[in-house]
Amino acid sequence: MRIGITCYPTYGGSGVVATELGQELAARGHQVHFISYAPPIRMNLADPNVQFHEVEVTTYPLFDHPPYTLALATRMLEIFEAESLDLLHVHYAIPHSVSALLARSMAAPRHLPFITTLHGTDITLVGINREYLPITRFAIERSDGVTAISHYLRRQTIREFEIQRPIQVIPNFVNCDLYSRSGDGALRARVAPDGEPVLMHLSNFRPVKRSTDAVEIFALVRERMPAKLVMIGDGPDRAAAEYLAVKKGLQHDVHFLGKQDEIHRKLASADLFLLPSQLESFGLAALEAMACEVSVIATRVGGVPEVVEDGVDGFLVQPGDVAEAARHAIEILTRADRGREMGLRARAHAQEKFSAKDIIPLYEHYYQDVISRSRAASA
Ligand code: GMT
Repeated sequence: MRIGITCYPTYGGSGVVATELGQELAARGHQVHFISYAPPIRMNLADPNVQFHEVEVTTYPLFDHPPYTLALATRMLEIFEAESLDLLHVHYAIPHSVSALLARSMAAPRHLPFITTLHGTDITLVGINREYLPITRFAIERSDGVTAISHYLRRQTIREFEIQRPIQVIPNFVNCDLYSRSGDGALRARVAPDGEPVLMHLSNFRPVKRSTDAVEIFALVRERMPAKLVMIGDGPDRAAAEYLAVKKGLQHDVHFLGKQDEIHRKLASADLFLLPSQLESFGLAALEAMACEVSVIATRVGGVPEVVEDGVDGFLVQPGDVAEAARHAIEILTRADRGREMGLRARAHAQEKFSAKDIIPLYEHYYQDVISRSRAASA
C-alpha cells in the first residue's frame, strides 16, 4: 500500500507512535510518506520505503496565525496525486483530521480515504474546549476510519463527543526486538558507578506528567537507600523538577539528560520506571520500559491499567500519592533480585499484548477494510 502519515513531529507519544508505525509498515514493504512541517523524531530517512514531505506555511503580515491546516490539506492533496496514495492516516485529531477531510473533498471523485487515530489529549484536554469540539467531532464523524489507542480513550471519545460512529481500538505497540534488556549499559555505568539502583522518568515534562512527583518519590526512596534518578526529556516543568532536586539536596543523584535518541538503550539501564501522570490515555513510555524488563510505578488513570497490570508489572497508585509510590519503589528495590523477576514479567506482558509484530497487522487489515469500504460506498 502507499500510505500518507501525518503527525506532530515533536517530542510526544503520538508522533512516536506514528513514526514507528510508518517504519514498521515500510519494513513490511509498504511505501510510507510522512507529511508534516518537520521530519518526525525517530524517523529513519535511510529507509528507501520512507519519504518525508515538508509542509511549508507561507506567512504574510496579515496572518497573525499562519494557516497551517490549509497548507497541510494542500500538501496532502499534492502527495496523493504525485505518489498515488491509497489512504491517509492522521495521528492526533486536531487539526490533522480537518486537513485530511479537506484533502479528501478536493480529491473527489478520486478516492482518498483517511483514518484518524486518537491519542489522548486531542480528546481529553484540547478537544473538550468548546472552541475545538464541534470541528473535531465533525472531522471524527466524517473520517473513513477512526482508531483509539485504548478502550479508555474510545469510551471517553464516545461520551465527551457523543460520537455515533464505530471506533476501533488498536493499542500502541513496542518493537520487542529493539526494546530489550540487551541495550548497552553505558548510562548505568555513568550515573550509578557504585551499583546503585537506577530509577527513570521519561516524558515531555508537561504539567499533565507531574514530573516533579518523580523527584518527590525519588527523594523518599533516597532517604532509605542509595539510588539514582535519571530524568529524560524536556518541557515546561523541567526547570521546576531541577529546582526541586537542588532544593532537596539531590543534585548529585538526579541526572537530567534532556531530549535523547536511542531511548531503548537508556531504558535498558533502569531498575524502575516512574510515570506519575495526572492522566494518560495509554502511557507509551511505560510500555517501552516494560519491554526492557523494567518494572513500572504509575498512576491508576485513564488507559494505564490496560497497559500496566497492578502487582504484576509494577504498581499503580493515585495521582499525587508520592508516599505510596515510594513505598512500592523501596519494596521492589530492596528485594533480593532488585525487582528483576517483576521486570521479566513486565516484558512477557509487553510481548504478549503489545508486540509490534502482532499490532502492525491489525493496522494493515484496518487499512484494507477502509479502502474497500470507501470504494464500495462510491461505486
Ligand atoms: O502525553 C502527551 O503529552 C503527549 C501525547 C501525544 O499525543 O503526543 O500523548 C498521548 O499519546 C500517547 C501515544 O499514544 C499516549 O501514550 C499518551 O498516554 C497520551 N497522553 C495523554 O493521554 C496525556
